[in-house]
Amino acid sequence: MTEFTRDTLGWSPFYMSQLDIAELETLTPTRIGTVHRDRVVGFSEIGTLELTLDPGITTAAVAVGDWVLAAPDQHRLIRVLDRKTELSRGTEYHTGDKQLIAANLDTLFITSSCNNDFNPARLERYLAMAHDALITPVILLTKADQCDDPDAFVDQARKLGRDLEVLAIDAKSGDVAGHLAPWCGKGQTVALAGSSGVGKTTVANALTGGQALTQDIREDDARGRHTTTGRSLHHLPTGGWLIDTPGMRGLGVAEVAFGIDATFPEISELAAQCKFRDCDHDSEPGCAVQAAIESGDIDPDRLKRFKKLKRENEYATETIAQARDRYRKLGKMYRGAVKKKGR
Ligand SMILES: Nc1nc2c(ncn2[C@@H]2O[C@H](COP(=O)(O)OP(=O)(O)O)[C@@H](O)[C@H]2O)c(=O)[nH]1
Ligand SMILES: [Mg+2]
Repeated sequence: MTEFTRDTLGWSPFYMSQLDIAELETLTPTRIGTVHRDRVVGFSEIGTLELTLDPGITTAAVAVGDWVLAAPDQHRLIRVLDRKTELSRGTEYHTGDKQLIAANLDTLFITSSCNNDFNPARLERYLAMAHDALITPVILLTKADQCDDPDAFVDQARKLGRDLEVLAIDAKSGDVAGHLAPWCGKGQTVALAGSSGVGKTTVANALTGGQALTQDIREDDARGRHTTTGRSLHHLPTGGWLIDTPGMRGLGVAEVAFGIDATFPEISELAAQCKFRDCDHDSEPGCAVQAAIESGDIDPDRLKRFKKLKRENEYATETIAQARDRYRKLGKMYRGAVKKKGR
């Protein structure tokens, strides 16, 4: 079995600072590799640990990539440490619950191909999600080998952000691990996102050196509940960690206002200079954004997509807030009824 140290597992002062002396002496920091319905499996300095959960923790609250404290002799997960970053897939609009996908990612490879799959609006969605979570996005354009002019796609992708990393690769026979090495070094954690067929599995296999990865399987049972996720953490020969996230394709945006602004910095920064604080950047007087469109400093298509994404996010965020409010009130009513009965 491979021996890991905390460093090779991605441990850092951020996690260390969350432990008190007693915990430091008795508990074992463990990085979660897979999450099952009733237990989790993780990697630690003392080997692979299979852990059951303490009361009050459900497996829905643990994500692949999490750092937890384990009592190894009892095979128990005691506490989930605060996450550096977390990626969740939309939110259940009717309950306000978030579904965790992965924890403590450093980099998200947003994958698309140098062909008809290339879609700026979709890429911006993923960018908003990554930026909101403070995860570094890298745009990975596959199938460069099947394209006459991959640079044209690279140029288009670069326009979707400021200082955005964009790479065009041949995922099938190119040096994938070599190109992605800057993000896959010791203790660094990465994941791939993108539509079906763009080459995520091909890239993942190239990174892991052909280690068998999970198939795209259904993640929810018929009632939308969280069962075994099929997600897992793989150690890379370059020292990094890949979180395999089958099923992370379609996604709605919700509660990512910060991420949207970060995805469209040229627009969000100017918006602060508009005459009206609630400017829609349509035909309001004193609109700094429209002025920049006139002068050619802002791409009108980017503004259209910015507005559309913002609208979608606002609607979803509002719906979720209402759902949470409803559930809170229902919970209060229910607790009140139980109290009365108990009297
Ligand atoms: N020529 C070429 N084929 C690729 C490349 N990336 C992926 N493919 C092929 O595209 C198909 C879909 O790839 P896959 O990794 O399964 O995509 P996924 O659905 O995103 O996991 C497979 O037949 C791959 O061999 C690439 O960069 N170049
Ligand atoms: Mg796949």
